[in-house]
Amino acid sequence: MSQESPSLVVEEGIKRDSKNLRGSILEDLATSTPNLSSPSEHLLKFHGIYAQDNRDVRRERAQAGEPLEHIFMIRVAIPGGQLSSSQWLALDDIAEELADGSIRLTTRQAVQFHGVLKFSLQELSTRLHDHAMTSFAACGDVVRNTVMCTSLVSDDAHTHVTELANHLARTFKPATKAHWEIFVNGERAASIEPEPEHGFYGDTYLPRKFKIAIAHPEENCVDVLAQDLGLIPDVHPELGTGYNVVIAGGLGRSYAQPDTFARLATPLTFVTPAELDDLIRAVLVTYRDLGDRTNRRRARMKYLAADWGVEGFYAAIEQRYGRALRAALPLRLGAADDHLGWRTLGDETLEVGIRVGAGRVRDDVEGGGLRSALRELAMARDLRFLITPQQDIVVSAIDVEDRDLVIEVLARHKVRGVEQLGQVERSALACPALPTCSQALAEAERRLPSLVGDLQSTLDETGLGSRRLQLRMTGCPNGCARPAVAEVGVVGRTKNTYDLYLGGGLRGDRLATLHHEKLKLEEIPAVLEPLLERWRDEGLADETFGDFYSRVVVS
Ligand code: SRM
Ligand code: SF4
Repeated sequence: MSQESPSLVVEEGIKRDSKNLRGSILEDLATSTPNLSSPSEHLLKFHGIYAQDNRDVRRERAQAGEPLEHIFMIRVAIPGGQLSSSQWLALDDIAEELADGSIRLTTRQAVQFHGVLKFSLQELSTRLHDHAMTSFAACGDVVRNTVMCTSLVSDDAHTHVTELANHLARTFKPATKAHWEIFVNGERAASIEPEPEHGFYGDTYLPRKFKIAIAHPEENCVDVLAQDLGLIPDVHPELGTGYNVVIAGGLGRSYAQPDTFARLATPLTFVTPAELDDLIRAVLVTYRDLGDRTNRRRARMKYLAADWGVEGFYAAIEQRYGRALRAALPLRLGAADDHLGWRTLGDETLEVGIRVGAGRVRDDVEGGGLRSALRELAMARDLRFLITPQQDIVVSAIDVEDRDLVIEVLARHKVRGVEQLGQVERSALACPALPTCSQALAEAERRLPSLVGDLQSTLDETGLGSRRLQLRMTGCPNGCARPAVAEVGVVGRTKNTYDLYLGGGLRGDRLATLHHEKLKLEEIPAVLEPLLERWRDEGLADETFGDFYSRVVVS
């Protein structure tokens, strides 16, 4: 008896029938309702836009018989997180005039606006376009925003890498003009030379999202092994400078589907800069052709590597690459730098890394705060703003004589310097979760400050207050703040409980293990305390908590 093959998920049909991501978005935007049709809302993601609702008011509105409060999140893809002063000012204006007053820096160096109304989407997109930015392809089943260690930009030893994130963004962006027609300016887009609209994506694009990161060879702030494809600059003894390539990483899991899991990327090959685009294209085409289009929860590329085995999967890539894959060089990953504080760069200019709690840039002190400070700096000088993969910001290209001005502006707006931060706060990440994320099971960003405070007190009490402890918190196991590779990962399980993962680390080369299930947030310090005491008493010199836990407790 022949077995029926599983049917394609509904999203595949929406993509295929979308006329290159147009669908009926334009028509839906013109209606007076505050939301769009369901197929349009799926297609919107390719344009970097998520349909959400304010979950804080869901219940009271339901009780009053009122509809959901429809709002939108717009994610602006910023390759390598690099912005000019005028771009920063444009983002600041958008936050004030069209969104909820905040600029949210993401773990992939992008920017998100929350609380945007349907009727502002086109104006917002046009403003981005006018400042050479776009939300197009920041989400959807395509290559997402390419992440790059911010110090590669200013590090003289790696000038060949500086432009790479932008180059990859241009090369692997879908060719369709739909975004410009719908959201920016149809006539102008139509007047540009016609191009093939599909490119290598085809009309159903990829089975799921695809993430690329470029790491610094000495420190892994980008979590390169959490990516679908990671590039680590290296020098081959015969071929010179190039990239070690790792593939098939990913951190998302689903409680509803037990055969989902986090996987660290594995080494694929070493390529020269001239070979890079062809290699990435071969990986993408392999994933496009072989990835699972019948189950979106198991459609990421990591499952191909896991299910086929690395050898089988690599052979399929090699076939499409058309050349033998040479061996990768041995991987060396250094502990992540947080890029906070002041540095002098090779060209004698200065930069300062500023902590942004959970990536949320807004004014939260009387008469000012971080947003006002950054705005004032962007208005005063032509600077470079670099978003880090730890949701922080580096203000760069500061002339030596402007150092005092920058210090004065930050101090006047009560922005704390790195020396005023506790060790837990320095490395703490949290995803947005409630009230905007539709997938959140529990709070994250809003509860991060209290958890940071409690863990710092516990560290202080055990005499470890000056030791680094990396905390990452998410509202569900999708893992947007990368808790699966953290020293301490706190992952939402139910409305009021969290699973505690321990033993990842600063090099990002080890998955954390599940230590305790369903803890209330206030119970976490007490669970950690005896482990911290053992780290203090039994740890090797300079051993990090993650390394200690994995050496002593797990093994
Ligand atoms: Fe994420 C979905 C926020 C980085 C894994 N992520 C979402 C959505 C869009 C929720 C949704 O689908 O409705 C969240 C928007 C919430 C909101 O209200 O803003 C969301 N993810 C974020 C951000 C903003 C978290 C942050 O605190 O910065 C990050 C935006 C990145 C960007 O600029 O592109 C973000 N997400 C990540 C990462 C970390 C990374 O890429 O380095 C991961 C884990 C790595 C990975 O992909 O495996 C991640 N997000 C997910 C997943 C799980 C995917 C999977 O493989 O199963 C989802 C769910 C989905 O795609 O269906 C998700
Ligand atoms: Fe939402 Fe879950 Fe991602 Fe947090 S980890 S932003 S709750 S999808």
